[in-house]
Amino acid sequence: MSLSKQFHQEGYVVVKNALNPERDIHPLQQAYTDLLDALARIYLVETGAPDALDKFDGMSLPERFAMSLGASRGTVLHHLDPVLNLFVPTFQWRKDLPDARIPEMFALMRHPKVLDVLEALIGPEIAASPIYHFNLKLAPDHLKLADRVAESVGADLSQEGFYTFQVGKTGWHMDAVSGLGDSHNSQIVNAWIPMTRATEENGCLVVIPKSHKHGVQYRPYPEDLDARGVALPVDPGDIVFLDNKVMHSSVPNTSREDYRWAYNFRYLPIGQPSGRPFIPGFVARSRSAPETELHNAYLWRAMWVRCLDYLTEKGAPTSYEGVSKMGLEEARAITRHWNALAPDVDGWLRLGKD
Ligand SMILES: O=C(O)CCC(=O)C(=O)O
Repeated sequence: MSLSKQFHQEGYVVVKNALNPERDIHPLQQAYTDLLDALARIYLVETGAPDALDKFDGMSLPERFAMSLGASRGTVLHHLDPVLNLFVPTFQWRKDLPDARIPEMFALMRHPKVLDVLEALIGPEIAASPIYHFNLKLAPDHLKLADRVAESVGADLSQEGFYTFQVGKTGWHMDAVSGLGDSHNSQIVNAWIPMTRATEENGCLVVIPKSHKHGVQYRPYPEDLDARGVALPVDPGDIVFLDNKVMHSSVPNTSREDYRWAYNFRYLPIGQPSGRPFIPGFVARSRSAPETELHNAYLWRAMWVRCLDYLTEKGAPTSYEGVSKMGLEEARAITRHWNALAPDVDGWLRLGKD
């Protein structure tokens, strides 16, 4: 069966060995580890934890990440994933920290192998949606370490908006409900790209095949989804493509010290509503107008910096709950407003400057 047929029939498809781990995954893994360590060190210095700094270099990656979760009171996630965390009431854009949109991430988003599969699924005019996530699922002991460090600075990580989704177990959901209603009929595809092995022990994805055929469904979801889910263990180099309406979750990381790290990037045909018009996407591939493609990672970053500056000053146009509850006309008005404000890369760069 063709990839496209399987995707449309089942609501997902796993493409094995789509990428070369050494060439395509390792550079991002390395550069992002440097970023995570830099952020951890900054937060530890800021919270004045010299003992922790002494031990830091001898720690494993998940331990160092757990230290930064605790020391930052969870706000390192605001920095790493503003797509979700801009909705958190305590969201604060910290322009003084190293930016999380690094060129290696942009290179993976635009990787020709990723775009080739997408072209087979949604056609040759491909926009990279502004919605993307970073999920690094920690083992129970590492979550406890993060909690202990947070407690030492008087914080409670369980109060952080999207904490569980980002570092714990992903609950059942379909991606469509987190976009404004005018995006529900957009052909949005989630490319879920593991940096580490994802296993049934360390938190791989689970899907309900064919569930995308029932249209947009809101919580509460049926209680038997765990029993019906199909686990998708994958290796670095593999990619899971998910339909925007397919129900999915992850199993919990029950390992002793393993971690599961993945990015998911969303794509859709150019011109269709992304569901978050107030954050910047870009043209990833256009066979009809290749000159509109964005190839420059620094411009991608600059658009985000401008946008986060602007949203910090003006506030997001809706709350997270508002995204799913808002009527269609209001959603369309927000999309129209932002499409006029920032129609292209230059528009994003000018945001708030006119
Ligand atoms: O990696 C994960 O567990 C979360 C991915 C996911 O469910 C999503 O982004 O919608």
